[in-house]
Amino acid sequence: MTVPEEVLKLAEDIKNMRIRGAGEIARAAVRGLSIAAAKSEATNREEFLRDLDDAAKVLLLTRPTAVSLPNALRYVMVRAYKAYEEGRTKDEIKESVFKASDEFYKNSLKAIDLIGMYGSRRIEDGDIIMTHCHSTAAVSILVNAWRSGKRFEVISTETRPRYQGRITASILAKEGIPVSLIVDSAARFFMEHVDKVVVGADAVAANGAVVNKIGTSMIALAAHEARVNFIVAAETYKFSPETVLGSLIRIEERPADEIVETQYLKDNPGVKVRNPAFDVTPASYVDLIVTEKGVIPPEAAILILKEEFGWFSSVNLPKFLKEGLETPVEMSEY
Ligand code: RI2
Repeated sequence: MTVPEEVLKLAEDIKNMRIRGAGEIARAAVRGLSIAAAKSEATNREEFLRDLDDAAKVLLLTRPTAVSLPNALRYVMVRAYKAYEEGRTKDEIKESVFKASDEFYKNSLKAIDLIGMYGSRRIEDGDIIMTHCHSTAAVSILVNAWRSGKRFEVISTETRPRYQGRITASILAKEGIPVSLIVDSAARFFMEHVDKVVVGADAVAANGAVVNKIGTSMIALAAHEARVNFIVAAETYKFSPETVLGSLIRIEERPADEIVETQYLKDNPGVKVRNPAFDVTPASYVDLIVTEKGVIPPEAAILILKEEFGWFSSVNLPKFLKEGLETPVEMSEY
């Protein structure tokens, strides 16, 4: 297997969350494929595709939940395979990889702006908005609304165990938005004062269920109880085509030392630590999903999938995807 050093480093950064956030992971993945294409020493078309496949597989296996990752890889690889099937030369296939990566990258940034624009229309003066974790798409809605002159407050959960909520709070504070940081377990305590919840997504299933940072479904439950609007910001490449055929989205379980110090584990061999990184919020607790194509009710997720991945069943899945999807990864039992 000939995967360039830079791609391996990128994969490592995604795995240990130096690069994180579903959108950022997707952008890193397409960058990885461009690097693999540029560095490939293949002498023929088949070897070149094999190099790409190897790089894609390494990237795919870094984090199992964010569907943005396989979708981004698929966006580029399907185009490379198509160029191959059309009989293009190795250099032409390489060009198609550069072009597709660049296209995905630019479109993904444009999507964040559009989500910000559409989503900001849902924010009203005087709102108290709760958010969880750090989502670039959700932050885009809040910043857009603020810049358009709306005045509101945000409550940001700290988001154990990795504290991404601190990132959100500091971005919002720098923008001048009044923001309070709370512990995750205070979400229900504050919910009675909240007007809207705005969160991001790592994946959206065909039935409209939303997979996002662990704790999201508890916040959704509290919002449901208090009759508070629950809004999800998700680019269409976070919708999962596999779920149309009944596959479940894998929930990543991360190492115990993200929660407790290793010394604690040594001192308490009888304590088992569980650390699922995501949970699933059923569609019935979601009011709206803001995508770059417009605002939809969760029940319309299937329509987005049909529009975005209509070609999915007609294209032979690249080898890396078939293997990647079959490779067992550490998963939560839930
Ligand atoms: P954007 C993050 O996952 C959070 O769960 C966040 O809501 C989601 O990705 C989407 O983020 P992690 O990588 O793509 O922190 O909107 O585990 O930035």
